[in-house]
Amino acid sequence: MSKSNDALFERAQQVIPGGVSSPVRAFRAVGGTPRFIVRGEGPRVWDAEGKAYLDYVLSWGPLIAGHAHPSVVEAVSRAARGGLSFGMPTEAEIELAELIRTVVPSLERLRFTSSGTEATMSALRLARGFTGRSRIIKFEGCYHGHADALLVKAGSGLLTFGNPSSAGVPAEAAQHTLVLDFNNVAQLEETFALEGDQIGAVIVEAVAGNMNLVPGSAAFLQALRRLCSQYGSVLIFDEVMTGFRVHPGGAQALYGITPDLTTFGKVIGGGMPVGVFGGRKDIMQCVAPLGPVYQAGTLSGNPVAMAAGLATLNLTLAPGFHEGLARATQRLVDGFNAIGRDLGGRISAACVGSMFGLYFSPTAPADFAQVMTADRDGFNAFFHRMLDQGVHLAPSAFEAGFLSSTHTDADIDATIAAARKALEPAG
Ligand code: HOZ
Repeated sequence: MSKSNDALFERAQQVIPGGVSSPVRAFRAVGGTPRFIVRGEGPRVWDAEGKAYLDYVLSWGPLIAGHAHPSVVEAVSRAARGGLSFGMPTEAEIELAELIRTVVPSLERLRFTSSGTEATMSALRLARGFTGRSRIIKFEGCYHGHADALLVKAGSGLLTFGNPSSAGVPAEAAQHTLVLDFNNVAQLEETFALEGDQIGAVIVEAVAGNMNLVPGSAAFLQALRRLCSQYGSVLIFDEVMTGFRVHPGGAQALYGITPDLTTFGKVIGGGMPVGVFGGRKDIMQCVAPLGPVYQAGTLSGNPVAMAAGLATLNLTLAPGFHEGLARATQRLVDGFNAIGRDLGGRISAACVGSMFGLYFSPTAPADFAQVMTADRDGFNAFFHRMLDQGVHLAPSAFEAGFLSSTHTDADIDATIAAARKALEPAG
């Protein structure tokens, strides 16, 4: 007998804070009951009540080949039969590292972690260890996981709940974090002119995906590279969302800007818990055991996760894979924009590769202030009308959406039709 989402949510709240293992999933921003998922296949997930949804969350990005792709499942099963974890090196780590470096050559050396949070936390420690400088720059609305120094004016769940800095972070832990405006070149230049020689690292989502989707402008990204080089600061691209998505070689390949360090997350593991930080060899050689910057993890390079990552990344290397995804995403965005035009600018949409933003504002935002003008109540009502029609978007007006290679044109057209129905006045 199927269980209801309501009953599961009630039971979950008796044992897990908010009933969820990560806050945005609790539907607090949009209201109502989260769907408890029992399985996924291709572009769809099914909830505990047996209802199917076209999924545009895709585990927050990594399922670029859709849910339970047969070759990924096969690779994972084979690896699992050989042992779940060793805490000792395996050849699969070398294979995946080599493959990543082939696709993203700026990762001259790289190390696996178990999550994107660990990757960004480690990259920052490394940048500080390498430069001997404590101060870092991040940008308002960008989210880099939940390490203390980065939970300042952050996006994603913090923005969703309107509390962009977390309690429990001692002032001392964040005192070296400078928060600047995303896409503001003049402010960046002024800051570097004043204290560039104290800045150890600048971390950025080149395409911000945690305040909805906001691409960095060419001028902004070029200024980041120029100033970091000029002042000897380490430029870190957080490609947890953009990696292998906005372009096969990530945002750095799309924009032609080479960061010093890069972080990747779950996409590297095809949805399994994995992260990576890597980059310039001279910087990476400061990591233990070669250098003095400590970083470790028993589950890092986990053999099952490596197998999933290898299988997934190999799928993305098929000719035309990214072009097909980008074309499909553009079809979805064009459909949303047509609705927006018909409804006097009620919504708009944009995409970069297979990441998209759906905005409850007449035009796509270019910075954090514009993001905040979104009609949140409008989004929340829309979210539920889409859910009722079997389309699962991220439960927040401030998260980007994702497509997989298994979303067909028919799926996309059905999504656009559902959106029109959800937005048009009943008549
Ligand atoms: N903060 C994540 C997306 N930006 C969501 C994590 C999750 O709930 O899985």
